[in-house]
Amino acid sequence: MEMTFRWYGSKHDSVTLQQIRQIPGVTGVITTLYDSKPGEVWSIEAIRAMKEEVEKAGLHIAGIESVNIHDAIKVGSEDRDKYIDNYITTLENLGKEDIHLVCYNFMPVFDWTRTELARKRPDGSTVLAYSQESIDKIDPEKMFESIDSDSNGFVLPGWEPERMSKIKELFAMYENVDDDKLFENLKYFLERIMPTCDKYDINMAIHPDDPAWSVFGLPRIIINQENILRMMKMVDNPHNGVTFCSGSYGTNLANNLPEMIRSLKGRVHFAHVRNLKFNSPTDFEEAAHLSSDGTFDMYEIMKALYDIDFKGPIRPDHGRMIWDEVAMPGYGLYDRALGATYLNGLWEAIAKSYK
Ligand code: DNO
Repeated sequence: MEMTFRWYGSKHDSVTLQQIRQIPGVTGVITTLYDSKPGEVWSIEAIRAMKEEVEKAGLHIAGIESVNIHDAIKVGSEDRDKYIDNYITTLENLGKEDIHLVCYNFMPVFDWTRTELARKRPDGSTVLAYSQESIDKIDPEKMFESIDSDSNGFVLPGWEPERMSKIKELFAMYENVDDDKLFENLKYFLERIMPTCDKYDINMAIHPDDPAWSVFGLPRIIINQENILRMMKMVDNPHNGVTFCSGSYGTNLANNLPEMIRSLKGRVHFAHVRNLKFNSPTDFEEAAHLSSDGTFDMYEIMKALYDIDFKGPIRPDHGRMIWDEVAMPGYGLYDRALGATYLNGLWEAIAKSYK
């Protein structure tokens, strides 16, 4: 594995490449062209500029998170081919610039969802949290009505604010899309892009839906072992793979995380590793990475990745806000750096004891 760190670009991120480089063992960043919109072609020039900036700081781009998918592709509307053609051109341009990993998601309307951005824990740190009871009280169309593209409102990092301002329209688009239809549209998309992935050796790594169940009545399919294996089989190409995100699959306590990892041998191209602390099955908060701070056995997760001979990038995931840091929710420097160091320690210990 290669330890990496997510970076939102010099324009948006309070964390600098120089800081990232000083985290022991971190050699690569995971980034994206943050000002691009879903459906647009990424030019070679823009990709190259991003790459040169990262390389000048002594790091490299280990993967893209994300090249977002236009809603026309997810709902399977008539104009989807135009957007898939654009996606293919972006993949070709990434491949030409020697970038071989693309993380994406197929979540309708919303990316990952939390109900609190700064829940206070007894030690004074704050964390992102989710409670289904709070979600059930919200009318999503009303909640996002006033969000414009400059507003940070309730928008989480990784969400696309311009989409939130079109919320009603988006909900209407998904009216006739159920789980099977979403699977079908995903299959259509993957079948069209696989020849390009084969040609440029690009690993596509789908990110799970977070939380791993339907939110606001929208279909969500990348949620458990059965569904992800269905997806692997439906387009049975090694370039059709997954981002194994422990914090997302882990939202459903019925998911056995190490077992899922083992069942995906050869298809895990990227890993997000973090812990969650459950207060009830429908209320959880994003604990520190350390096993004893949350509900998951992080050793077993790393051991499963080791056992499947995982060679891709891994990144610590959402961190707590500690030491008075002010940063994007979940994406500060300090706690993620602690996470990277802890995960590196687990990996070293596992590698030495199973040599
Ligand atoms: C949350 C992230 C997600 C992820 C996308 C991938 O912190 O893991 O926003 O980047 O779902 O497309």
